[in-house]
Formats: sequence, structure tokens, C-alpha cells
Amino acid sequence: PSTNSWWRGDTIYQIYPRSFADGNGDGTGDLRGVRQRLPYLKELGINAIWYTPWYESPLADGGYDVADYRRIDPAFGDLAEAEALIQDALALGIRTIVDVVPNHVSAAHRWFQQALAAEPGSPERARFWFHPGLGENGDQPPTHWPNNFAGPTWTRLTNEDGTPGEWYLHLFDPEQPDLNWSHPEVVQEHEDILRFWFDRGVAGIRIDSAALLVKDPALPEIPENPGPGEHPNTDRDELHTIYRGWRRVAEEYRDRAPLGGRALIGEIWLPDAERFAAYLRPDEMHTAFNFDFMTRQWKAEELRASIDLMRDAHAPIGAPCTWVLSNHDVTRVVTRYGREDSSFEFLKKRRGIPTDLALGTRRARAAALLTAALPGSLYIWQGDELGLPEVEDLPDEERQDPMFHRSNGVDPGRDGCRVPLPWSGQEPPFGFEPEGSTAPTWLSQPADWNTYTVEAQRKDPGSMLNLYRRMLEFRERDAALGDGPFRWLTAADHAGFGPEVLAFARADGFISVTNFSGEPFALPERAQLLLSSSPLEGGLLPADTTAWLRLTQHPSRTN
Ligand code: TEU
Repeated sequence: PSTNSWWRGDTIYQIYPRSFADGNGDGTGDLRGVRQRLPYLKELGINAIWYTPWYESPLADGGYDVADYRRIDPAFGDLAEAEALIQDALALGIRTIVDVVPNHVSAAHRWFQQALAAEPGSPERARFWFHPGLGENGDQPPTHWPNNFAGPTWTRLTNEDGTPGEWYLHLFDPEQPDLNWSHPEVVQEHEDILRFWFDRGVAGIRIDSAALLVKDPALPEIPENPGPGEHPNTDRDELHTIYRGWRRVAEEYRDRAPLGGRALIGEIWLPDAERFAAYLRPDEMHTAFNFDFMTRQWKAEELRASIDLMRDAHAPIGAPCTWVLSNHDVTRVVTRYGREDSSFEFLKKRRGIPTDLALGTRRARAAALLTAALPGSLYIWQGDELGLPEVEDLPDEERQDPMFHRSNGVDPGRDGCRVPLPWSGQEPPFGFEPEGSTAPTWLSQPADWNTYTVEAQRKDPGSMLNLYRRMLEFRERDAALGDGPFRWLTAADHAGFGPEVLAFARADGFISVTNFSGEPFALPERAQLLLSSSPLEGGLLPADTTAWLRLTQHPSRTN
């Protein structure tokens, strides 16, 4: 493992355990499967793995409904296996990041079960948001806040005698009751969970829905244009006190070999970059996911503005930027960039949109090189290194996402980016399961994914996988990449670098150039070509292509 401040420049691979690799042949991915594939990840060239929740869970929201943080879900393995996996990875120089979901727990969590068994007004219920209904019969929910999936945010209980009871709050699925963060036990429990995983060699915590958690106890409706800190359930000022407590826990582990610092990584969806950056402080989080880049169209001025916005927000506080092309909540990147509107549309519009996959793949390749050359840490969603497209035609009866079910199928949900990875062979399960297993995978794989397998892509020098390998090899080896100096280049530096080109210089003469215009152009002459996302054409950089160059003393460019 590299430096103490690894989160400033590492490449982090996101694993959705259910869909990465299946070690026991039941059609569901597991930790044994990950252990077996660690050499693949080492070869790919990543430095850390972030696991989406692997804890005991009814899997009502793919594990974001945690029943017990101190156990691994039996579908994935057990605690001993997780500990072995963390150590095996570390032996290869790969750190582990786990996901903590503080806004809510599973309805199967012992706290919620105790609350259900207890009386209104009891200490057991005080850890959640139980509330009598409004109106004469109490049949009106306490608020009309929108749900992050679909449907209401309050569910009414039925008393033992069959009469209607209190309501409880859930910003997501009814299976995910929201915790009351003004309760000291809720605060204490989460700090203990951090220690539990830090003690097991975990180097970082991804904090789910990090800007939610705290609610206005008066439970007002959401004002039309809430000012800073005025939203009743998002980005409230009290959150900063919570994360200062978490940072103190992380600091307890600061210099312990062999991991070095422990990082807090926020999942913060806030449109205002300053409010977002307010969480990144020496006494709060280390980094947070940059979602702005994914919300933008494939256009030079859009992405330039996004890069500037994020760099400007991070610079004054000295926090590193993060670069994220996709994750388990959004449409796969090759599909997004293959559409006329390539901006963020992970809700309600996931199927039936005309998509040019060849174009999307070309752009996703260019985007990979562009983001990998920027200062900061880089996140890779599993399968993006294979260029997997969104699976839009999953049969409805297979779909698991509450976003699909809560919306009665109006929103196809997020299953299409979570289909089990293809590793080898000509037909499903494409090596996802051990040789000879016949169990159907938990989501079915498209029959034509034989062209996307790791096995097929290894042999093809032009594959997405081989591009990622070469790209990450440079990133690992070349001190100019990762965290460090950055400067935009313009037409004043080179005639080809017009407004539809994103070109920037890093240390040691390293230059990254992306062509968003339809027109190919000549690259600077005194530059050596290191890598390009698509082949140059007659020495020119074609459309939708990124090239990495190094300025040389002599005019001897080699392709
Ligand atoms: O996502 C939080 C979140 O806000 C987004 O899911 C977003 O609200 C949603 O995609 C639609 O708007 C995190 C996890 O990444 C997601 O998988 C979980 O479902 C969610 O939290 C609940 O834990």
C-alpha cells in the first residue's frame, strides 16, 4: 500500500458482492468469489475495493437495509471470510472500504423489532421516527415528504388489537426505517460500528446518503425554496457534529501500519458545490463522491465547467477531488454516452431510449482516460472496465429494485446495471459460477455477453479491459497522474486546442487531450503519444477520443 493519504489519488474499484463472482454455485455472488478473483483486480491495477453492503440483510434494497453490521449476510459468506478477504487483498496492496448506511436500518434490525414490540412513547421507539397521524382519525401522515424511491415516506402500523397505530418515517423503502440521529445511542452505535471494521483492517468508510440522517423534529413540510440548512431532512447543520465524531474515530487509527490513514468518503448528493464541500474538512470527511460530472452532457464546455466547479470547490480546503463515471444506482456509462441526452437520467427513463452503443463505448473510453488523468481519486464501477451496457430488457418478474416495485413498474429501477459479470465461456452464466454449476444467476445475463467476457477481452488488444489495464498501469507508475498540479491548455498553447477540445497539462510534460469536435486535428509535434482511447487516424486525433502525451525535447513523435 502506497502512502498514508492514499485516498488523495488511489483508484478504487466498486464491488457489488451479489454480482461480482459466485464462489459456491448458487447464482449469487459472494466473498469466496471475490477472493478467487483478487488476482484479476491486482492485474487490473486498482489500489482499493469498496464493497456495497455485505452485512446481514433481507436484501430488500440490495443490502442497503442492514439487519446486523457485525455479521456478513449468509448469502455472501461469514465474518471469518470477510477478514480473510481483507487480509488477502492487503497482501496484494489493495485496501478495503466498507459501506455504512446511517440514515436507516432494515426493518429486521433488532432495534426496529424491539420498537415494534414496544408502546408508543417508549425508549425503544425513540431511536426511530414514530409519530401519531394527523387529522381526526390520525389517518393522515405527519408530512408529505417525497420518497427517494416512490410512494409515501410514512407507513402506518397496526396495533395488536387490530386498531391502526402510529406512523413511522422511511425516506426510502418501508423496509428501511429512518433512525433518529438526535438519540445518543444511535450516535454511539455508529461510532462503534466504525471501530468494529477499522479493527478488522478496513481502511475507509463509504457513508451512504450522508446528507440525510438529521430531520427537523418539528416535521414541517418542505418549503418551496429552502435556504441553506432549512430543508427538513437534507443537509442540516447538525450533520457536521456527527461527522466530527466519526473523524475522531478515524483519527484514533491514523498512523497504524500497514494501512496508514483511515478515510471517510461521503455519498453526498447536493446541487450546491459549496454546501457539498462543507463536509470535506480536516475534522470531517476526507473525500466525497463527485456526482456532478455524471450529470453533464458529453460536451467540452459542460465537462470543462464541471471540472472547474469541483476543483474550485475543493481547492480552498485542500481536499482531493474524486472522479466517478457511474455506480450501482445509475445507467451504465456506455449506454448513457450512447444517447443523444447523455446527462444524468437514472430515474424513469432507463429503457426505450435510442442508444448508439458503439458511440457510447467510444466516448466511455475517452471519458475513462480523461478522468484518470485528472488530479484526485478515481472510482470504477464493476463491469465498466468491460464496457458492459445497461441491461434494459430484464423480465419484470426478475427485477428486485424497490424503485421498480414501489413505482409499480413505472420506473424500471436500477437492476439493469447490476447484472452478474461475464468472466468466460460462450453462454450464461459466463463463468460467473464455478465450473459445472447450473443455478440461474439472480438476474439473467444477456445471451450475447460472450463478447464482453474477461476471457474474450484479454485476447483483444483493442478491448475496453486492455485499455483500462494500460491506463491504470500509467496511473500507478507515472508520478504526474493522481493528485498534483493541473493546468488547462488552450489554443494559445497549441492551435488544435480550440473550445471543443479539453486539454490539460500535469507534471513532467504530461498532457491529456480529448476531442469533442467532429473534426480530427494534429497533436503537438514535440510530443510522444503514451496512450489513446481509440487509434489515431493518419496521425490526427479523431472525434470522441482522448490521447495522453508527453512533451519531449526532440520532434520525434512515435505512435
Ligand atoms: O443512494 C442514496 C440516494 O440518494 C440515491 O439512491 C438516490 O436517491 C436514488 O438513486 C434515487 O434518487 C444510496 C445507495 O447508493 C442506494 O443504492 C440505496 O438504495 C440508498 O442509498 C438507500 O440506502
